[in-house]
Amino acid sequence: MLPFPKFLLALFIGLPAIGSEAPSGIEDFPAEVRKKIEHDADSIATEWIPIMQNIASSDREKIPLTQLIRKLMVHGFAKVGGLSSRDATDPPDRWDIRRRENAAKYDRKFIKTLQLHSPDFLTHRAFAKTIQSLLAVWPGKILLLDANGDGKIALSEYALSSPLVQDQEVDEEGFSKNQRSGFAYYDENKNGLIEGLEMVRGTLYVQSKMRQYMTAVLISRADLDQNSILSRAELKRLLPEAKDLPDSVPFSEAIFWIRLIDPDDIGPLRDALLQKE
Ligand SMILES: [Ca+2]
Ligand SMILES: [Ca+2]
Ligand SMILES: [Ca+2]
Repeated sequence: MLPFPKFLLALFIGLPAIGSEAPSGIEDFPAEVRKKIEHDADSIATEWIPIMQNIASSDREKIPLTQLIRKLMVHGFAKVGGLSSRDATDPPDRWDIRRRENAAKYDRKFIKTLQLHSPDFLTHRAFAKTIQSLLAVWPGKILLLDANGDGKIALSEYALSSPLVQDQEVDEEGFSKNQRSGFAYYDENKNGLIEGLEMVRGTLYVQSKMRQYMTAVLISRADLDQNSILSRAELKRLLPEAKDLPDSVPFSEAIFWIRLIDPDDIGPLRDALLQKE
């Protein structure tokens, strides 16, 4: 087992807890959007239950937040550099580094949000509130663009999120291609307004993030010979269909490999790990 980076844990747990009834940010959303986020957060929180039971020690029923953090951090959670095995064979470019930094930032955001809603022990409610907050981020940004306050976003309002630069090419109505394509992503029914559940589009990444974390918590179950390395043969058993599997993945970098797995495969992979004894 690698030395546990205590300074990072201190960073996570050293902040004062604000209490279990902290708002999740969806309170002022339109009812339909709020209900959808509550529902999605509740289902993801339910997926966490068997994972948490897995890390609970038999003599205690309540799982402290620190136990989850420990379980994640040994696998590269919240870490950016120093990945010896990956970087030696394939040196990271600045985009790799940027992606790692963003992922590490999100890891810290997840733990801080979880801590806000669960200062000591982890519960279903703590997860649900945390995931609500994370799901609220993009709809919140979209709703901020509602300049006339009618609860809907027109293209002219949406365009404020990506202002034109000098000499940028625009169409006859004065909008850029970027503005049009960004808007079209959200306006699924093409009625010229982002409204209702269209605002919740773009939150799927929260679900894949959560499943990546759940997989990381369980990943030691795939290490059949218990040498703290996932060999190619062990990886192959996990993802028999996958091409381009690395030669081996050390436990300390498992989360970096997990992030590369296709989002469609991550749920089944987690379930397969959960079924292993
Ligand atoms: Ca509006
Ligand atoms: Ca629409
Ligand atoms: Ca192994």
